[in-house]
Amino acid sequence: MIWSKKDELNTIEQVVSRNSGMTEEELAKTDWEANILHLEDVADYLRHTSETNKKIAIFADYDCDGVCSAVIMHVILKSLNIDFKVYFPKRGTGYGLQKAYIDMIDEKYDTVITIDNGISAFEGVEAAKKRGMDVIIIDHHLQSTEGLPNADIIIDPHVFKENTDDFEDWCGAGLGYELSKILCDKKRQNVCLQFAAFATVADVVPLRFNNRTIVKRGLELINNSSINSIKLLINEISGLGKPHVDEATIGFKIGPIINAMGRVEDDAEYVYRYFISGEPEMLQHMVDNNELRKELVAQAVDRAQNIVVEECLFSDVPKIIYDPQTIEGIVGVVAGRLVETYKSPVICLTDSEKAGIIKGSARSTDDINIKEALDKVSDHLLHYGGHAGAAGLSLNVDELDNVRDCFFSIFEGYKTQETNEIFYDLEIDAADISDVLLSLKKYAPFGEGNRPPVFKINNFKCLPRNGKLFQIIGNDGNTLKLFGNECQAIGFDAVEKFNSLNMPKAVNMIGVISENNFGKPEPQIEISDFKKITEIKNQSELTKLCINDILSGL
Ligand SMILES: [Mn+2]
Repeated sequence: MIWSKKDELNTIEQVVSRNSGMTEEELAKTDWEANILHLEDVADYLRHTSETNKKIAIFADYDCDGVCSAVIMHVILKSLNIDFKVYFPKRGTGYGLQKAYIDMIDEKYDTVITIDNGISAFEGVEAAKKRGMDVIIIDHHLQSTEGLPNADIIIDPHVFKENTDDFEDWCGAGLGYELSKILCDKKRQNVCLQFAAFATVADVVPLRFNNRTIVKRGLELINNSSINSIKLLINEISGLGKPHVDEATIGFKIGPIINAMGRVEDDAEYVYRYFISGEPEMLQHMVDNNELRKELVAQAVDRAQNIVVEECLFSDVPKIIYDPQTIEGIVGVVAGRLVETYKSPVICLTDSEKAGIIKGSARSTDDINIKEALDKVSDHLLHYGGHAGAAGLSLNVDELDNVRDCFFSIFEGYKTQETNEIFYDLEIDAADISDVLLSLKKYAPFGEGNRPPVFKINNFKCLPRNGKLFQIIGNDGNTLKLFGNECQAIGFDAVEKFNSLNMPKAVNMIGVISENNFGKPEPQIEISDFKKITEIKNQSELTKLCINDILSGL
């Protein structure tokens, strides 16, 4: 691997500004106004339900954002003493307010409010209107080319805004939180904020402007939470370590646990009920389910890799893997894993509930827009939709070969981008890592829309800790942990390389820096590559050292 400096930027401030598209002043500011069109209208509608005697059905979604949105709406409607019930879709039946779901809503409810879905629910909204219901949509997805459903009020910052530069990237729960700011007392707002923070990270919306504030403030509250269900969840994911949540813990631990119930048992409502009740047994069931989800994903990835070999899909773009044994709830996760392995787009398909119809998820690399690719084969698809990096689709099983042929002609000659060059933003010495972490913290939380700076870290000296110079961790036995002076470094898939370099005692590395809070907080480097510091380099360093010693001795 060749290591190259990305550009001329020389400070953490400059790099964060470039990555986030926010100026240094904007990064320092946390009190962003929310300018959301029609939010006041919805607040008014809800304020007057005691006079209008409206009873409300909330219709949410099965993912983390949907569940957190549901909890937030629960808090708001409860505080207003409104008669309400929350409904969730089933993955088996499908996403969004479909007509079938309207039929399931109890007769006494005369209003339906969708949250985290609804902007393309034409049939569902029509069915609700036919039943005489008021319909309110609170969504953050893009509108369909067919226009907008015939709802009474629609909040969707991607569709309606006052000024073109108004912030528009809220997730569903973020919009719910903004509604709570109008309708609830501070205590309840803070409850909503914690759930908005979970969803904002898990829904991978950009952590810029208002979203950055939601996560920053939300994390402070989460770490001192008085909400039983959140306290239990934090203790559970922290294991034997000190209970602590940051943006990475939400993304890699909390989000997956919330999502697992919908994926494995198709029962997202369970998680909503857990958050409301705080029953420890319910959490245990959610955690067990997440473990099962991990196993199912691992097995499905194995089978998929066998299919790639057996059907010789190595050069296919995208690789289309049809595996009826994979459950629908995990096809997206599996496709994501395979993209990492093959560095090319992957579509994972499985059987749907309807005979002869298969459905699944596509995940792509940075250089191929999978939504545009699907546009070109849409004649052979029943439904599809999504973004550049991820999409969902369904098709008749008989069309599978036609889809493959179409893709073959579109991507003929395409080569996956293999690179042996790795870019870093800034160069530091391992001795300065604590100071660097301190500066970095000012710009956290990092993630989507605010990528952390990548460092070249020189002179990382491996020191023994608890009698060991390094540790091998993780189920695959290929995750390396090194200990430096009051810092540590972790490298996934790095053990083989470490061994092949004869377990060097000093390395230079490329990686991102965060804080490890498991025990005593200390800087942690997530290694993307490392090189042994060569003997020659050591000698030249020694010479430098000697000269400095001599100079200081004079
Ligand atoms: Mn969402």
